[in-house]
Amino acid sequence: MNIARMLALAVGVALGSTLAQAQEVTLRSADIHPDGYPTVEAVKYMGELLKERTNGRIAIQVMNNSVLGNEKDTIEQTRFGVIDMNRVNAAPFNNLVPETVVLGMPFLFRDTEHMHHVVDGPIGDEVLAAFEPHGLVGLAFYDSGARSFYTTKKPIKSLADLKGLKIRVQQSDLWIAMMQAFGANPTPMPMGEVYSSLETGVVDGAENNWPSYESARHYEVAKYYTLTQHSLNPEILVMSKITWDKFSPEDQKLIRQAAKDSVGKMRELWTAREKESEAKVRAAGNTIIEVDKQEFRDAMKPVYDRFVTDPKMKDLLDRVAAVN
Ligand code: BDP
Repeated sequence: MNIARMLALAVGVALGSTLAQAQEVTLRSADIHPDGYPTVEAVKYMGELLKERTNGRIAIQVMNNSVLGNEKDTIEQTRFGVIDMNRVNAAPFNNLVPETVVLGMPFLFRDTEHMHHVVDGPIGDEVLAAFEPHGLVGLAFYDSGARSFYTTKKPIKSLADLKGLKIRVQQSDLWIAMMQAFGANPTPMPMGEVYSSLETGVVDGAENNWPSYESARHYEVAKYYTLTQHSLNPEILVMSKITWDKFSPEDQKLIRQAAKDSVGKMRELWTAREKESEAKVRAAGNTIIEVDKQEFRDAMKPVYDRFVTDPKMKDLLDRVAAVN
């Protein structure tokens, strides 16, 4: 340690400042996706912003490729402060933070623009704030495109084709209910088990956006992709409340701002990656199927009946619908 740094530390301690103000901190952020995936690159970008704005005091190390475990486990570890940050789809948060359910409701958003307006506005802030009692601080929403079905043996050309198929879903009661309402047999499991489950026939299919279908190589084993686009459920970036509380209010502000400022970057990266992934899948010769979405949409009534029971959820949905 050089003298200047020792002095800085001593002054920091003398002033009673928090540890984070006196020392350099590197926040560990989990992600299941590979290098180059937009979510991974967006959090790296946030880290660069933060480092720059704190003169190197606060940095982020993205630990992607599932090195810290599957999403359900890393969420728990983040709540306990073992992991500082986590970028996860809204679905695995559903059972823990009920306010996140609204974002995944089937055929809810009219299009990406509508989804952006919702998450960028007061409803988005409300959902992010709902994480706090559960040991997490919601920082930002990232795009995740539209989720669609893919199958190994037979193409889904209509709702009837889903009947009885074993479809992998994310570990969320909402998603299990959705699959049941589609007539399928839901099999919840972490993303990391999906490739081999498709390959060995443990499941007949799964559903995801273009970039995940491509990057996780599911398109190699499930060659029929049906554009149902049943949900635009976004990704959510969170920080452990335990980590958060170690920072001064000024640093918390800087962290929040850097997260917000990474959203634009994420959207740029996402739009580009969606196109690239689609092109790669099409070039591989996969069968891409367009369907009449109306019958899929109609089948979702039981999901709305079951999950929109209390006045709070009803109000949230009405407000989502009223957003331009
Ligand atoms: C991807 C999300 C990831 C989810 C995964 C899944 O980015 O967070 O875990 O889908 O289906 O689109 O499990």
